[in-house]
Formats: sequence, C-alpha cells, structure tokens
Amino acid sequence: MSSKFNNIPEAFYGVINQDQYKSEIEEVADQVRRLGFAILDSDFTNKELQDISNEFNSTRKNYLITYGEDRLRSAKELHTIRAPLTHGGSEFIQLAKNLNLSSVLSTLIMGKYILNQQNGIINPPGESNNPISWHRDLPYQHYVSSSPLALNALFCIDDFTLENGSTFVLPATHKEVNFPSTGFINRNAIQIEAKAGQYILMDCMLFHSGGLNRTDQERRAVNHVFTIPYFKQQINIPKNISAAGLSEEEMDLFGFNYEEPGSINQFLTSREKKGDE
Ligand SMILES: O=C(O)CCC(=O)C(=O)O
Repeated sequence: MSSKFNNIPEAFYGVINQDQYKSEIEEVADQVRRLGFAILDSDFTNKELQDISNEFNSTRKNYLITYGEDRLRSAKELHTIRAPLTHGGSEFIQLAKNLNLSSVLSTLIMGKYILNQQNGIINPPGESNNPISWHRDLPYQHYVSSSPLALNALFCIDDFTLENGSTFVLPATHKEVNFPSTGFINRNAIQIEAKAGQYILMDCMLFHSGGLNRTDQERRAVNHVFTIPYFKQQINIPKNISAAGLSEEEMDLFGFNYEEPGSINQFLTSREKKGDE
C-alpha cells in the first residue's frame, strides 16, 4: 500500500498486541474511536439511492410550503429540513435504521442508543447563505468521554467532493476538551471525500465544518445524531410519528421507551411495567 508521499511501512517491532478486526464494521468503529471519523458504506442499491434523492427533494418542497420561505430564512433555517422522518417518506426511516450503521453504532455505544435528531441539509453553491464554521454536534459542550455518548452519521445524497465543500474534520479532537489553536487547525484539518450512498461517521465531540461549495450544484445530505438515551431529542420524535407497526427495537431507536414520565404516577407505572428487570 502506498500513500501520496511514499510506501507505507508494513514491518514493525516492539509490538506486543496488534488490533485484529473480524469485520469491516469493527474496523470502521475503531477508526471512529481513534480518529473521531470514518466512512461507512450503506449498501443501499442504486434504485434505493435514487428513491432517497427524489424523496429528499419532494419532502423539501412540502417543507417550504408548510413553513414558508420567509419564515425559514429569518430563522436561518432555509437550508435545513428538520426531522424529515416525521413528515417525509419511509426512506428517511430506512436511513436511520440502516443495518451497517446500526452495527457500527452498537459496537461504539455501550448499551442502548436513540436517534436524537435527523436533519436534511443543503449546502448551496457559493458562500453567502451558508455559515461555514467549526463546531461539535453537541455544541457548547466542553468535555470528553472514555467512550462515545453521541455519534453523527452524515448520509451523503450527492458525492461529497473537495470542490463542492465536503466536510472538514480536525482528527482526534473528540479526545481533548478545548478547541485547538489556529496553528493546529491549519496543520491538521482534513477534508473528507465520500461517495453518494456513504455515511460520514463522526464522534459528536469531533470538531468539523462544512466547506465552501465552489460548484454550481447543491450538496445534499441527511444528518443523524444518535445518543445514549439520557439526552433529550432535538424534536420529540415519539410525539410526531405513529408507533403502529414499529418493532420493539424501532421503538427504542426512536425514543418511545425513553420519554421522561410526566408525573410520579407515570414514573411508578413505568417501574411496575419493568418488574424484576
Ligand atoms: O455540510 C457538511 O459537510 C457538514 C455538516 C455539519 O457540520 C453538521 O451537520 O453538523
């Protein structure tokens, strides 16, 4: 194997233990652990990818009609579709429960996790409408944890390229509390390239940013944040989708089993239901 500089050394010495992976899922999970980001194939078929792309566009059209362009613009929300799985087609549910994605999530997050938020995002050509800035996806949070509490899965509807402003990351910044210096950023920022149909996975504490789209086409994606169930959802999903037909795992994923009890009575009822667990 070679890098753009030279051949990558294969031999090593003084090593007692080396990681071995039984699957690509484990390898992807380990890269997220070590560096804070990785690319994951969704394995959706071309037909499924086309359906997702079409559904994104029609959901966006309806969203603009429902909430109005002026209102969205004044809320700085014109390029975001909030919680599309609650008002768009079933494609958005499929994106959140993709099998490869669930395998990585359950490798990385100890115990249960829920979908905290899903957002359609549009990175338009040119700079003017789109704030480009480093952030964490648990913004304003300054701590690190020994294993991930929250993971971001950014599904690429279009190819993410250097030209269309694909995501920049600051490797391993999920391991340090502070935002790094300008010198660190300039030396270590990496711009990820990914294909339509892939997820860019990130530990939510990794600093990242969208880039400037220098093409004349939009770059579209669907962002997901998955968290341990202790975090509240950005928009309450159980109150906005029907539970009918959902499996127990899907009820868990969408947060039905983790809503806070509205009263002591409800709390006690939930404890009674758990029985001896
Ligand atoms: O547009 C991008 O590539 C990054 C999106 C982003 O930063 C986010 O969804 O939190």
